[in-house]
Amino acid sequence: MNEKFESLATKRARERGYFENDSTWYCEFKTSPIKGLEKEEGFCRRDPSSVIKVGNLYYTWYTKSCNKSYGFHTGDENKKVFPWDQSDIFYASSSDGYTWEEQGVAIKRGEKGYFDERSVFTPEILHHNDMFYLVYQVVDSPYVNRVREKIGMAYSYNVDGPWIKVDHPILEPSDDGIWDGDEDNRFLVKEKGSFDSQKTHDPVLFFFKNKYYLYYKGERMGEQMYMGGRETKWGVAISDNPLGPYIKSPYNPISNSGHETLLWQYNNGMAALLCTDGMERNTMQYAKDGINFEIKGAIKQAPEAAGPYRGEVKVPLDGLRWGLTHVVSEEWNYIIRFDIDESLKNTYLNKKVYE
Ligand code: AAL
Repeated sequence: MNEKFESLATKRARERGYFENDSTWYCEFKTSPIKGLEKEEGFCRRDPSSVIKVGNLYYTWYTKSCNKSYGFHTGDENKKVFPWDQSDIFYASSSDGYTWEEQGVAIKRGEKGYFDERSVFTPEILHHNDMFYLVYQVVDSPYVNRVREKIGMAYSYNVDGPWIKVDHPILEPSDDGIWDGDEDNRFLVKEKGSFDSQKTHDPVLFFFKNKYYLYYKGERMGEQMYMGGRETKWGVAISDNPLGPYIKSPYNPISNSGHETLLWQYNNGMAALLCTDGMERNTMQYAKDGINFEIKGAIKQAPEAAGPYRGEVKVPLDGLRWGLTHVVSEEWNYIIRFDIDESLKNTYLNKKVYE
């Protein structure tokens, strides 16, 4: 190799270890049905949280709603607009990760007039210092196209509740875009504002570097499509206290791609799998400081809206060995399991390509 004439691509490959073939940051996934949260006519179950183990049982929290959805502008503002509209947060437990038992509601929509009156959905769980924290999306009524979507929180001393709600949103969209006109159309803007000027979504909470890191997805007023993906990016807001106040990092957005958040702690840093949207979709990334992420690998397909099992992480892929994901291509959304497909990995490692 003549380093004097090393191309940029070769340099990048050398620096990032593209040809080390150690599959540290590469895997493929398989999915399988589970019992207890499978398809049920008349109900949607979706956006499962991470899975945690408490005692001998695994637990997950998820969005549950009933009835069909009709979209916006039906003339009746009480009609359900999305599968995650008019939802509550339910939870389920399992002894083996395959057969789940729905335990009932964890967080109900708020009373009339509250910031969470219309829907509570897309939860994530943090179990830290014998306390449980749920973070989730909230909307108030009516659910219109230009709605500002916020993040709520509840905490409990027990995995089964009762849950105590924080009485205000812990995160809100940045207040810096300007709509064009009064039509309920979220693509008409005078100014788009920050990456999270309309919606803060998909919260996920960690205890990290002695603080609380609340990662989230932002959606912008006047959102556009770029390179075949939606204009969604991630931000982080940090607090000394689990209940907030959460201060958005001045480095936001901390990703330029990705849809639902999927992050896990590894080697005193933060690992991430970006899915669905943006130029860096389907990449594994890592940030020692939880903010400045670099690409470590590219995969074929990520499980959608995945909630990984939060077990011990010795190597990067331990953060997403298995967990729950959802099927939303059918009217009655439901939850399934994902696993890293270890059989494929062995095939790659043992294969002699030019035999
Ligand atoms: C998902 C998530 C959030 C959105 C909706 C339900 O893909 O990004 O949870 O609000 O869709």
